[in-house]
Amino acid sequence: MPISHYPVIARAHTNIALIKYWGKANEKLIIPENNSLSMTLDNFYTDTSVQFSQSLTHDELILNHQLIDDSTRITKFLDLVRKRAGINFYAKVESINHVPTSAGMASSASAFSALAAASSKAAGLNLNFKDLSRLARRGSGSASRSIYGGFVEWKKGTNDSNSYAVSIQEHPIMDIRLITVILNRSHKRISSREGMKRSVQTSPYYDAWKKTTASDLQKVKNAISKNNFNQLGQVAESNAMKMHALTLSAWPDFMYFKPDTIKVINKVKSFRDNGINCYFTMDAGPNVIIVCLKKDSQFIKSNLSKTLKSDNIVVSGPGEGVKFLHKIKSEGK
Ligand code: 2P0
Repeated sequence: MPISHYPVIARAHTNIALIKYWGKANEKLIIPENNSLSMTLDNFYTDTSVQFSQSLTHDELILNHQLIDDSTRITKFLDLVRKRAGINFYAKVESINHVPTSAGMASSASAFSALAAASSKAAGLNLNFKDLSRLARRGSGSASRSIYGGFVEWKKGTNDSNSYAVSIQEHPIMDIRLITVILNRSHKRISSREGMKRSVQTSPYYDAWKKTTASDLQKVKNAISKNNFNQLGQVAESNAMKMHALTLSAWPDFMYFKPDTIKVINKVKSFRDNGINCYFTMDAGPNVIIVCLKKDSQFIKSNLSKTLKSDNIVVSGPGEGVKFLHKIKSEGK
């Protein structure tokens, strides 16, 4: 395919891992130490438009209508696309994030997944989903999973060609909902990239993490295929806490919990004590993601709304994989 003479627009949704990716075997190629498994969310996404052009003198990045001065990470990513397509044109990249990044939600999964799809097509490449996942992985590990909808597994592999995500169940049978409880972060946190590196290098529990994560993954896959919500929730909660135990046991130690995080976790446990089946997971930040069934999601949200702003409690169902659009939606979130 020749390069596109029009901007190519792609949309990708964020995902939340139920079995976490935490540690790289190869930092340059972003090959993980363990397989991970996520659910793509319907409510949070990134729309990205890319056009390569002979008339540009550098890559231009506009994020949420603002020109970004330092686009080094994007340029490094686009270099992979240019190399593969055999072109040397720069690109104009325009991206709208429908993910509340200012509140500590990660957007790199949806951002690099949408960028992989839009930039490869704009450069004239016609990549299949496997190759799109491999490419997105080079931008950010978790982006490899956002290529697909529903439940997705990232197979760690051993090299650039065999580390990519696959669909486990695109349209989940389970009536699962993930409730993102957004808790504002007050000071700069340690990035996932730095945090996982420190965990691999210094936590004495890292080997135990790898071993138990492999069996957690099997249990979650089994729970998905048997539509066993409680098994999925229990294993996801336990896996997330094992990931956070790596941060506590690293040196210098660090933690992503804030006082409000603990309050929400205790609330989930009290819901459970009162017979509501719900669990929690957490990423590299203070937000808590409650794992529940659709039938309980409104009760949980309204109960939490007594003490938290209801705008900061977002109920998501399974979202779809990456797709191309004709027009970019202009309003941010
Ligand atoms: C995950 N996280 O599986 C884990 C759980 C955060 C906690 O993937 O270094 O931004 O770009 O590959 O993908 C966040 O890490 O890291 C992440 P890089 P990424 O979702």
